[in-house]
Amino acid sequence: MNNILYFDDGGTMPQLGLGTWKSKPGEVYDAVREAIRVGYRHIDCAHLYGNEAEIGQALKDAMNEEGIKREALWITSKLWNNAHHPKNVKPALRVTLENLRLDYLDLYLMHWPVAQQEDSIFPENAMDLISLEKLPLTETWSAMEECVDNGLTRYIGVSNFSAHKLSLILEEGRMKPVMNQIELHPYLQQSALLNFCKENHIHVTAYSPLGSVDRPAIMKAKNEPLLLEDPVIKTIAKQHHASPAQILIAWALHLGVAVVPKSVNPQRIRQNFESSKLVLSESEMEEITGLDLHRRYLDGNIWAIPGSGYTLENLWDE
Ligand code: 1BO
Repeated sequence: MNNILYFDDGGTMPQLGLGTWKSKPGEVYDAVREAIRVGYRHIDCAHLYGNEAEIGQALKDAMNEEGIKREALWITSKLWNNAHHPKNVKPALRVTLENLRLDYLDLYLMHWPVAQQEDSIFPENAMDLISLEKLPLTETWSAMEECVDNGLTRYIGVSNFSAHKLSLILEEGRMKPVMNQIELHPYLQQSALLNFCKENHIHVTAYSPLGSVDRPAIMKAKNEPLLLEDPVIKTIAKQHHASPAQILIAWALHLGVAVVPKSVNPQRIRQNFESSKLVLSESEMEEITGLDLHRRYLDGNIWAIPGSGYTLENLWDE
């Protein structure tokens, strides 16, 4: 395994990246510097995370002080839901580039298949959401295509898209999405969606690969199963003298998807990176396959506001 993903045009992307959702300003600078020092070259960002300016400073300092070339880095960011209107897409990407202190991104993703009013960060009521009939995903996508034309990003993709929504883009878009970033871990293995993506040469990035234990309480259910405490994962970890987190990351790498574990702890940043050295046997992979619960930690219920037209059923198309 060389831990590289290949695109149809010959471009490549490092499979393992540093996630930055919930990495607080004041912490994320050191996390990114440490990650680059230990060998990460892929950093996963988003405007929503509110920390792109600090990440930008870390990238700039790493490039200046460690002689890392821009071309050696893979930087992903994401368009937030309140900038889906075509007139807002390029300006939103420009803000991200300014914050990240970059001339271009490697990958720009539509963060959710959900459109919100410009002044809404998270919807508080149905009026904050705009239905996809009024503002279709394909219109947002066309504006993202223009960002590639203008050299602001090398590739474009989506996040949290079902096979149905990917098909809409594949049918109507001029460019195809090269990536679908989705929640993916042993409790949510998404094999049908993975197969669809494979058939259509769309790569997948696994977010929340460790079960996102540190996400906001409002997004948590009571008594949810904890992936890092799973007895099968813990047993396999023991056999490899590894941590459960390392096994979860190695599992994703063996599946052939990109994976973006978040950490701001220097030791864990290093340990997570070293997961790429772990080789899981076929029987260990099979044991982990047996753990699927179709359990979403991020179930999307924040968008399913009655009267908005968004429901959990039409969000996930299942
Ligand atoms: C609303 C959650 C975003 C994670 O990428």
